[in-house]
Amino acid sequence: LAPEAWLRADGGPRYLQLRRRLERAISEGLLEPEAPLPPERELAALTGLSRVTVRKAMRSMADDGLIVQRQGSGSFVAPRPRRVEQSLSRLTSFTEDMARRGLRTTSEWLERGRFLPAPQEVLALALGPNDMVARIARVRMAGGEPMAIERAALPLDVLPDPEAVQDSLYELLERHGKRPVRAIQKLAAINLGEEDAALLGVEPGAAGLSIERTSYLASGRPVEFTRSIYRGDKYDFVAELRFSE
Ligand code: 16G
Repeated sequence: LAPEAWLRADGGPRYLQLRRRLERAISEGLLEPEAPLPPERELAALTGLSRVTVRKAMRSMADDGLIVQRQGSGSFVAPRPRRVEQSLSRLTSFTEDMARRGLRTTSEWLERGRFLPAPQEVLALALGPNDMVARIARVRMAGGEPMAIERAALPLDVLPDPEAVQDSLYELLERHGKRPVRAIQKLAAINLGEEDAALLGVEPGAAGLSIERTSYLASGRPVEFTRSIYRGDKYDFVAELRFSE
């Protein structure tokens, strides 16, 4: 945490620079889940930052569930999320799914903007020949741990300003009366390629689930086509089945 090493970094407020530095230490495994963080006063001395700045960095990380602050005993890296049971019969958002388990979500953005659609997106979203799409691609984190990679494409009139998506896509769509009410999902087992494995913090070749979701408004119009890759070591997908003749 030598001051020169991070002060030159990518700028922005100093507390965010410190936060990013600590996040990196966590994601690179220098700070393991549940490990204690150095006391505020020590972090301030190490970095040359004021204690107010250090406290602000810690508070923002605690708010996002990356660390846990315990009165009297200091701060700890958040525990590793256990396997997650995910229902296959409800149309929920990642943010809602994780919140129900007491986990805060964050995103690492890979892409966010207007793009030419891939052929699969043109078909799924019933786009015209010259239509662009809003694409948002991100690594979805829960409690500071990568859980899935998601690449969502939406028609531009549904999401005119992709940059406006902060954390929850569905929450934004809901505010504009465009939250999907029905979806078709396809699941397939895969082995993670090198790039995806690195993004998810697992070994190349590890098991994953590829999920494609096309979701629709009540009118039947498709509004979202999302390709996701979920970590196989984190998810159990559960569906209720009924017998009918
Ligand atoms: C889920 C959906 C994804 C949707 C996202 C919205 C699956 C496989 N995928 O992750 O299609 O875009 O939720 O979540 O379930 P958000 O509102 O937190 O951005």
